[in-house]
Order: sequence, then C-alpha cells, then structure tokens
Amino acid sequence: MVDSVQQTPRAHTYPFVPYTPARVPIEDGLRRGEEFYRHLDQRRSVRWFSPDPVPLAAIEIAVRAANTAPSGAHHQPWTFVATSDPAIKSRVRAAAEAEERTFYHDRDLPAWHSALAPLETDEHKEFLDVAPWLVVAFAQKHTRLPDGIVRKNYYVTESVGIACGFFIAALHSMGLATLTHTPNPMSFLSEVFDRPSAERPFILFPVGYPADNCEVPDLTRKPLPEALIVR
Ligand code: IYR
Repeated sequence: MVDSVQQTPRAHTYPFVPYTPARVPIEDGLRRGEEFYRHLDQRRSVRWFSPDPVPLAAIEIAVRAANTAPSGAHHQPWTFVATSDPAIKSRVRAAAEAEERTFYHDRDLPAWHSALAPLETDEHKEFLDVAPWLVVAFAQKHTRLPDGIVRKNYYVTESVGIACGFFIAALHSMGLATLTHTPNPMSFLSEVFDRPSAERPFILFPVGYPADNCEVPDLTRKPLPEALIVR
C-alpha cells in the first residue's frame, strides 16, 4: 500500500499548464460512457461504399481527432495523406489488387485464408475507386524536424495505432464508414504518395458513406469476461 493522499506535482524545468477539467459526477460519467460505448458498438468495417461526396472538412476533423492521440515522447509519429483524386485512387486500386491477387492465389497460407473465409474477402477492391476519399496513415520511424535534425521516434506502432483508433472513432461519429485496409506489402503507397523512406504505410482507409445496400459479416463482439480480467 502507498499513501492515499492526493499527489502534488513537483517544481518544473519545462513549461506546464494547469489541467483541471470539471469533475464529472460518476452517475453522469457512467451514463456518458455507456452512450459512448453503444455508439462505438454501432461501428462496422465497410467494404461497400456509396460514391456520394464527403467534404474535406470531415477528413480534417477526423485527422484533428487522430492528432489528439497520446504518443511516445509526444513525438506524434504519424502523417495522414488523403486523396479524392480518381486517378490516384485507381492507381492505388490497381497496385493493391495486384498484391492481393498474389496473397489470395499464389501464397500457401491455409490458416490465414481460412481465418478470412467468414469475411468473404477476395482480391477485388472496388471500394478503392468508389469511396470518395482514400486516407493513408503513415508511421514515422524518424521525423525530420523543420531545422533539419532527424529525431528518432519511440513506440511508433502503439502511437500510430492509437491515432488511427481516434481517426476511426471520429469518422464514425460523423456517420462515415471506413475499413482498416492493409494490402500486403503496402510499400507501393510510399511511391504513389511520394513519402520519405523513414515513413512506412500503416493503414489504408477508404472513407465514405456505406452503400445503400451495404452488408457486413454477421459478427459479434467477444464477451466482456474474455476481454477484461479483474484481479
Ligand atoms: N489484405 C487482404 C487480406 C485480409 C487480411 C486480414 I488480417 C483481414 O482482416 C482482411 C483481409 C484483403 O484486404 O483482402
């Protein structure tokens, strides 16, 4: 056991500012948390998109939300690259489908292929043309600062993963759908989007509204006792 008295911050060398959000009474907190969970529970990964346009403002809001993620040493080691250019989208589709043809037909991965069977995915990635936006999250192993100094980043995968989670949640809050698409390998995205070698493509997100006749696999979430163990 440690002392159960409120902690007091110590004197600082670097700038600190007060962080004193109004205390939310726990009844309100639980109600809000429950609503937030129910909202997130409505989210599904979508592979059938409407071509209806989505304003750039929605992508900007989602990336602002991603940008609030915690990150190793606060280095924020991500770049989101967005395009609605049909020519670029179809280049991405062609390259992704070439990778996926190999994945589905030329690689001996029986366990992986059978794990994917319930999703009924295949090498056809029409959504890469149809969704009004493609957004690629890139993970920065190093970041070149404006003064030219190259800074190493820490916990890059964790940091960018959390940022992508915020991005997905923000899109969902706007009624938009996406998919965490990861054609394998994804290095073609660095060429298409002309990104530096210290950045690796992390997730390719088609973004838009679900098609009117969209369907998703009939999946359920794992029960809480499998996700949470209290000791
Ligand atoms: N990249 C392929 C295969 C694929 C892999 C996983 I893991 C998925 O959850 C879904 C698909 C594709 O996109 O079809």
